Amino acid sequence: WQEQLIPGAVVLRSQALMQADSLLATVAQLLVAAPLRHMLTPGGQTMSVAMSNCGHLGWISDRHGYRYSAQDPTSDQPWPAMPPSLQQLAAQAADLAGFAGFEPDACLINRYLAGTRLSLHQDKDERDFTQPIVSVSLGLPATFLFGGARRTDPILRIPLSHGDIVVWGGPARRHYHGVAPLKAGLHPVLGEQRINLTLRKAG
Ligand code: MD5
Ligand code: FE
Repeated sequence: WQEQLIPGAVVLRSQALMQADSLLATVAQLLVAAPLRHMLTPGGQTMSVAMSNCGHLGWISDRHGYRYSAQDPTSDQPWPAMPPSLQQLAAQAADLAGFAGFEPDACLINRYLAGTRLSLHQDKDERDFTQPIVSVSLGLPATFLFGGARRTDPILRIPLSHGDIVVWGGPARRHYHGVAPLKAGLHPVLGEQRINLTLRKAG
């Protein structure tokens, strides 16, 4: 089933559940080619989320800023290709939420352990804000923080579990958001982690 938070922001509960095991096997392979790493913020802080990417473009952060790059800065090699199964899952979710023809070229892989958080921010490094963002939650449950168009707007706390997919399009695309510190736990498939796959059309 699905619920709309605001126009364009649609939670598709358990939408990835059937494919979760094969998705995670695929992600494990991707992470051999492009291992998870803690990037530096432009301010010099180490991010608590560990990240990697697949697809033509990958999101990176370093002292010079946030941007998309076709190369993994750790290896200077292209990011691993986006698996067709992942691209199809994202396109199907976007379609269910009312965004036909979504063709992601970037998938950010975010790994959360107990205590890992993602502070309130907007996603604004992409070229076309009319394109939605599709996010797939796997492993330990998290509390997603969904704010408004301004940093000071009230924040809705949304629980996200293994297999949930959220499509962030329309006005929600520019909303402030984050993830509350992950609660320790043991997920039957992923153990002590949460993995979030964030699919975007960046270029
Ligand atoms: C996560 N990742 O759970 C989230 C999922 C990121 C990030 O935020 O930037 O890597 S994507 C959530 C998202 C994207 C775009 C808009 C909104 C939420 N929103 O309006 O709330 O690791
Ligand atoms: Fe974000």
